[in-house]
Amino acid sequence: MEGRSSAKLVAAAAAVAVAMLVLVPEATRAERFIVGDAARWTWGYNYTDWVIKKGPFFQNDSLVFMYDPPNATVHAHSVYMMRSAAAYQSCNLKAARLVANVMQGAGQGYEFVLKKRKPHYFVCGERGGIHCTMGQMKFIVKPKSSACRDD
Ligand SMILES: [Cu+2]
Repeated sequence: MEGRSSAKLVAAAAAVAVAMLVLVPEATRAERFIVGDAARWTWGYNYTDWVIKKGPFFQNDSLVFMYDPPNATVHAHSVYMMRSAAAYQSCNLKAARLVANVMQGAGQGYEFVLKKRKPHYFVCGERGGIHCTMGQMKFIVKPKSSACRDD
């Protein structure tokens, strides 16, 4: 009984090791970006410039949004995804999808994996779109195929 279960354990461990060998090369190629770097996700930082500086982005890269939960001294922030370029341009949040609420940027931040090769229109949804318009809290990322990564 004992021998059989430990043989099973060895087989399971071997299977895991093989799976890791297969998965790790792909996983290590993906990059993780703190949105805004030291500025994090905040009012008045130019995220469009940040995207130009950091890009190109590839499929399976991830964006980490870091911002403090609302308190007496800091503004609340959030992350929304616009469904169209027009909504993005005008900061019209009516049909936007909530990605991370005002609490989810705390601690290690909120991680968004860029799974799809489509334009992602990120904005802050606070103050009825004023953080998006006046605060410049908006940017577009269109990940390239991970096959195009030339590192
Ligand atoms: Cu904001």
